[in-house]
Amino acid sequence: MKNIALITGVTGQDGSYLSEFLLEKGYDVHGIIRRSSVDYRERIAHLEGTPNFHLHYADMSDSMSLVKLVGKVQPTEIYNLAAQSHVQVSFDAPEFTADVDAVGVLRLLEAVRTNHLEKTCKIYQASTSELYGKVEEVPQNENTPFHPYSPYAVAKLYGFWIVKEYREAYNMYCCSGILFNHESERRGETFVTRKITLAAARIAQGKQDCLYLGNMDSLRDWGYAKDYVECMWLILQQEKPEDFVIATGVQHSVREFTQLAFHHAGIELKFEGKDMDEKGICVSVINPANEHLIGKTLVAVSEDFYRPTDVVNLWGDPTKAKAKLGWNPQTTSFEQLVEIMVEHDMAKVAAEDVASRVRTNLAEYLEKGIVK
Ligand code: NAP
Ligand code: G4F
Repeated sequence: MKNIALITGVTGQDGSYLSEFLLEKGYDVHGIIRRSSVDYRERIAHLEGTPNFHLHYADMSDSMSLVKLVGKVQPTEIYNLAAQSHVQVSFDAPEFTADVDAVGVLRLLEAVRTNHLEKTCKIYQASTSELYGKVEEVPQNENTPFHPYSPYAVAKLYGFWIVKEYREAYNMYCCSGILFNHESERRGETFVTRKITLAAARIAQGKQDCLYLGNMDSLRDWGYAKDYVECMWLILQQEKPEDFVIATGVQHSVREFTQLAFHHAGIELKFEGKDMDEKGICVSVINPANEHLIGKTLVAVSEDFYRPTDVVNLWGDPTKAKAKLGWNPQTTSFEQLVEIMVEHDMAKVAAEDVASRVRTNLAEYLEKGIVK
């Protein structure tokens, strides 16, 4: 039987890596896209036009679109990655977050049942370490109690339980990957890691003066997204549907991430002060052109990036995934991850500069009639 995957959230960080992974395995990959005023889908632009890659309009808030699409595609595997995935935004848009991240999961499960695909279609639900929230145990594993601590986490908790319920009530192959934070050069620019790597690149190239962050004491178990999508697939290849924690088993603070990212951008930082008064001060630079930065505050704290309730101690225990999925959580180390992201963003920022110089020159040449 041909493997046919339906990916919701195909335009996101994970959706783009998962599409590449499944296409390489010979799957027919179908992805759900939303109507947007901007048509360019940066993360999957390179896949559009690939014969086995198909995009369809639908929305997690629109049951009818999901029922029709599942019926048309007849998937053998569904990866439900679509979500309003930003924790801080979930405090500003809690109802939308609940609609997409909680009820959206139910709509998708019902779309499978409505099309009578319960016996032939396996479903992966993108669950999250945010379920542990105000953590009750460190490190966290599949048996750690949940204590969600944001509207996002509460919505995702519903998603987790409704998947479990449908597995038990209707004997469906549906399960959750409880994934800890995973990052990459494709990470959204307002998540803390990408915000830091882009700022380090911009500061090193004279395009930004200072990076403002929220809680730098916050601890995360950060992995590489490209490694994590393999687990999503492995979870659906097991004989029995089960939930898995996916994490590296190594924990770092936002401050440590920042220090290492600036190091890779050629800037050494020393942190001084506490809480709102904490500052990252430049103590040395590699590039002589950046010597003027020495002694300057390049990282500071802003209240704007603090959350009403913050999850501050995430640390996953991937023992079960290692044993049952045969997955290596250390394929890409924390140090390599930070280096990959900074290297990418140094090149991106440099290219933006070239692109903007070309635009400025072109405007000038057009004005002077040098080019027509
Ligand atoms: P992401 O980059 O923010 O991508 C989210 C995707 O969901 C985008 O394709 C987005 O489409 C789509 N989407 C949002 N609302 C939708 C709607 N109403 N209907 C259809 N599609 C919708 O997220 P990610 O980092 O790839 O994460 C993938 C999934 O894993 C999410 O469910 C996230 O909550 C979960 N997760 C992520 C992490 C992590 O560290 N990355 C950890 C644990 C769990 P547009 O492009 O149109 O906005
Ligand atoms: O990068 P973050 O925004 O990711 P967060 O909240 O951990 O959520 C991500 O990972 C979850 C898995 O645990 C996913 F479910 C979720 O979809 C998303 O992908 O923030 C990480 C930490 C937080 O404690 C935050 O308070 O960094 C802290 N932080 C400090 N300064 C900041 C900032 N976060 C952001 N976004 N921006 C800051 O300036």
